[in-house]
Amino acid sequence: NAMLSWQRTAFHFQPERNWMNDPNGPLFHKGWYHLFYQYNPFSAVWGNITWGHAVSRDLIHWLYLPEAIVRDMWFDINGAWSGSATLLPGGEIVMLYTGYTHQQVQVQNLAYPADASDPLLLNWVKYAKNPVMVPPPGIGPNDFRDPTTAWFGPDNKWTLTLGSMLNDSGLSLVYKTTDFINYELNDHFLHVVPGTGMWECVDFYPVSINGSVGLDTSANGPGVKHVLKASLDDTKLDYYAIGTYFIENDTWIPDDPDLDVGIGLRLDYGKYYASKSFYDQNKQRRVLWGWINESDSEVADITKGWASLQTIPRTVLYDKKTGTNLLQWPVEEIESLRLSSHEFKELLVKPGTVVPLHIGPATQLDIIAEFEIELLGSEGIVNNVEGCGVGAVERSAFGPFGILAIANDQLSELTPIYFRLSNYGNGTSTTTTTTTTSTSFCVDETRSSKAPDVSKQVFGSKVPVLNDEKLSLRVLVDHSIIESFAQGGRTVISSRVYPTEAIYGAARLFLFNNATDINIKASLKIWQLNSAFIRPFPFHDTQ
Ligand code: DQQ
Repeated sequence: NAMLSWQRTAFHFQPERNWMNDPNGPLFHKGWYHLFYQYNPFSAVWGNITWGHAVSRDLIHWLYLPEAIVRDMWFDINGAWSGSATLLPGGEIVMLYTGYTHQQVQVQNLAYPADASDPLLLNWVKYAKNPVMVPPPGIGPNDFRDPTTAWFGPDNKWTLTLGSMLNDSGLSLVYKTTDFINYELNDHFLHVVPGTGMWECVDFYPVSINGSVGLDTSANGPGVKHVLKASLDDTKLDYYAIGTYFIENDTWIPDDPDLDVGIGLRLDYGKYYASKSFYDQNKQRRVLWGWINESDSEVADITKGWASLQTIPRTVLYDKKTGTNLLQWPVEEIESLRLSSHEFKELLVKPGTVVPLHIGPATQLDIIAEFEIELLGSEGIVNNVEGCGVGAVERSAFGPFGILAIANDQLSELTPIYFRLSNYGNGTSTTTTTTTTSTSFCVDETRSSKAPDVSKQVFGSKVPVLNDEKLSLRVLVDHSIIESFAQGGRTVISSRVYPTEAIYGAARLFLFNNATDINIKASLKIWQLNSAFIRPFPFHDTQ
């Protein structure tokens, strides 16, 4: 067990032991952030699902509390599955969650705090006449789960949505209620996309087109667009789209049908699923959580005694510069962990070279980097590659270049985080026609671990880069996880890595440029990050 202890993270939320999956019911109440999560109290693999519970003052340091919702009634005996919180204007808190019944039917249940004046919300009461929603005619008993936070509309009703499927079309059902006990099903879906299969953990929320503030889930009106997110059961990927919510009949359409839910943009192009956002009334921001699963084997998880973690919570804003995507950024509180920093100005990285960054330990880092490109005097494009290619070893004219994280000295264990441009500038041919450049942002896990039975992928996607912008990167490194944000959070990639040699004091950080036709000038600021305290609530100290 101790053998694998270096994989444990220092500032990411993870349970003390055993299995965790989806974040559930996040909320802020009386000075505390609450995170609930799908939890197996008995083992490091999925099963026996109950709601784990932890609280934090700042979204970074966490105290574990006793489980909040356990499997003890016929309507949730096979699992207390995912759900969401709704805060009512009078200060009451309503929790809706999916129960998997004694007969293996997915139903929606109502729970509420036994004492809403308790800042820790320790005790939860289940409504005696649960379930409050059962699969409607035509919907399969196993295709009905994960209620969202409800929003209040001009009809004076609370509206919520939850994921389902008909044939192979993923869709979101809409329910209305005034008391959270009785619900009416709308005859329209919020949205449906053929071929996307079952939608899990739907998230639906407004974003302000001014791009600077988060909005309460009930906000609407001019200057507001709505984001619809679905977690696709078939592929275990989180897709979102930005669009318009028609409040008259509770339907939503994407701004761009080619970027619809399930076929367009993803919240994160790495290991990431079942995300959920909430409106943080404490700091007027929308905060997004996401579950990061393991990429090693179940045997390894059982050996190490725990599995999975949550992302650093991210603020979510509409990107008013592009108008086509969201911006995700680690909450500002992560900066409270920053210790000493190193700064590097315009380091030259020539084609085919690696530059070490002497920063001391490199397992807990917050890295901000900017890259300038200097075109070398070649004529025409040689050996061009679209997208991420097979990984960072595949060279092309304008990429890959970036950083090598969690690397050993011999560079035999490392994780490249890189950009690759399909083209650059207008001087690439003797006729000075302007060329269009598309930029890909990628993480190559293929050499990240020498351990057996680890799934190692090349993750990535395109990232919008506007004309006057430099390429920029933010990377959080935490022992066995790397969260990478390109261009202020337009494209995000989370990866699990399982170094065997690049651990503790042996882990290093490098710059690299594997492009053939450009020099890179890199400017970086790199902080060592402190560990967060994530430990049991000290009841014995206070009682
Ligand atoms: N996880 C929960 C379900 C949800 C799935 C069960 C998504 O409610 O659909 O643990 O990961």
